[in-house]
Amino acid sequence: MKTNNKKVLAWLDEMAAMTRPAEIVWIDGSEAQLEALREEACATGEMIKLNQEKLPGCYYHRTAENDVARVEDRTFICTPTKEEAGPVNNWMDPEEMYAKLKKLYDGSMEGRTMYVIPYSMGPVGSPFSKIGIELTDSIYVVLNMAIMTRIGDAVINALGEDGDFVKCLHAKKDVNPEERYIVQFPQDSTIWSINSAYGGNVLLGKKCFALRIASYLGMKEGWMAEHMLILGLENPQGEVKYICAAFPSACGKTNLAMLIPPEYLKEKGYKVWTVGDDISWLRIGDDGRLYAINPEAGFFGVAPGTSEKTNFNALEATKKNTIFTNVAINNDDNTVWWEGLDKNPPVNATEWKGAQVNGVEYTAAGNKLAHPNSRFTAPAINCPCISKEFENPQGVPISAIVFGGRRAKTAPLVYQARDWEHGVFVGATMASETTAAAAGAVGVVRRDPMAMKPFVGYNMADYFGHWLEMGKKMDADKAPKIFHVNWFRQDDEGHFMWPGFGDNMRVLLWILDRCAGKVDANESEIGYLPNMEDIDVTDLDIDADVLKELLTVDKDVWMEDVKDQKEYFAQFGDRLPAEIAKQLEILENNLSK
Ligand code: GTP
Ligand code: SPV
Ligand code: MN
Repeated sequence: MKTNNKKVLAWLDEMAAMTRPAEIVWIDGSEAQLEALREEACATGEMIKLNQEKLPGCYYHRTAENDVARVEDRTFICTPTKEEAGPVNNWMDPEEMYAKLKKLYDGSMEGRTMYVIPYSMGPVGSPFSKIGIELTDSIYVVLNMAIMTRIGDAVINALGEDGDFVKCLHAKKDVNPEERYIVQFPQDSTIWSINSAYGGNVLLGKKCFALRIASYLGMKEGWMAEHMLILGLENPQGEVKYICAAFPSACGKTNLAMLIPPEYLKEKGYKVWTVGDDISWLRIGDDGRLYAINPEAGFFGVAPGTSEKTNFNALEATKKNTIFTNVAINNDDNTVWWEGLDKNPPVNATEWKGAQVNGVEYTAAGNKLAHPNSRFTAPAINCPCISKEFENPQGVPISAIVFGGRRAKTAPLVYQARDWEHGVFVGATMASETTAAAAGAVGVVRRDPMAMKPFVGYNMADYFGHWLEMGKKMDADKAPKIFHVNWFRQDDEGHFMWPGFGDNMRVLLWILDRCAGKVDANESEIGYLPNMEDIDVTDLDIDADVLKELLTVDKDVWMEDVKDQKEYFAQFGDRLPAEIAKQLEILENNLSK
């Protein structure tokens, strides 16, 4: 046995008795063991080995057609009472849910191998870090977890004889979407996932643990788990300031985290360093500032749209030891392709569902070779701009928190909240057009507070309260300043008005100038807007009129949004913190003047 930890052994016995695997294999984290699993997965067809000269250590995996994204309507937060889960989560009584799921798991691993994956979210031994153990019957899950988290014997040693851990159970079963469940039991630190084999549904360290369970633990223990990237921006003097940003799924976190500055800024000596691209765990340090770590060890990034031009660093990160899921294969040289990689779809292609097609004709007819939510799983250390603080167990001090989403209208390019309390309101009123990252309609505006709508592990109203509490624990001059951005404003023809990607650096510089008190701003109805001349547009081909519109508040459109905000907040009833209601009133008053 790998451990003397009685809690681990008792739980493992119980889960094995229920799922009845033919064999139980502990994952030790060794390269030899992982390599044997890769070979086995290729032998059974679960994975395809790609061109090892062009893409060393890279593999391909295709999921079932009905299993290509997170399934929010089948995701549950099972707290003792419905109120604890709150109105934006699906809820079921824990006893009822356990009973229902036990029937599904019963014998679900018969004839299969159960892998036991000990993993750490955060560097092993960091005061921020937490341990999980995932039981799974999928080699794909093992190999992804080996990239996305720190796994193996070092984690078992850190857990010790009496340590606590998050209990994660995954069974692939028959990927029946009607019986697919992604279930969190926050009070039990338990996650049960069944009938899926796709990314966020089954890599249980990611959204299920690092956000849903961790947000609950953070509320109890006085820290925060957020859907945020972390980047360091280095100025020509060599000083690095850190920014966290929360955008909903497929709204630009990976891209912003790895951005390459425009040429003229690069020449001056500006650099961007990536600490994380999806999840932040934040704590107040001894000096009263907010510190963040990235609990993950890899990137599970959206492939479509990733190119040398838009995200060079992400593309570089995928060139070795990467798993590609649901992209297209170029059969000429056994490499990968997706929409937006370049303008040359492979003629001799296998599209994501597995059909052999002429990629040029296929895409010309309007079909997509890669699934819109196809992804790469790449080790963070592959990223050319990975921060030297990536493994720092103490995390990095955060100067600014940025919220943002996809809004064709309404939200300006950037604005700053007046203070922490107003900033929490700005986060709480976030809205964004839905994307392919979750099953369901795409492009519909929905409210997504702090980009955590699908990931909050308890009542969203209490979550707002927790944000407010965290602010009270920090002096105003030490707390990060809070901003809102929108890279996705569209003109009447539906074109993006802002170039985005690397040029977003221009907005980050304004944000840091504001944090340092270096520039004035315009106090508007919604917060501080930049003076136009303070957004540096050197070498940028943008009309002054367009920039002006990007920085303008349309009061009528905002008043419409306020109506929607009111309706949204009404669902929380008395549980909504008074500060949020007060901020809503201030906004409405400002807009009515
Ligand atoms: P998750 O991994 O789902 O949490 O997504 P993410 O927030 O990391 O999003 P990502 O950076 O992968 O971007 C998603 C999509 O948005 C990609 O197709 C990008 O090309 C596109 N995108 C990212 N940044 C920008 C931008 O500044 N402007 C525009 N127009 N598109 C962008
Ligand atoms: C997201 O949807 O926000 C992701 C991908 O980062 S998944 O891991 O599938 O949740
Ligand atoms: Mn995400």
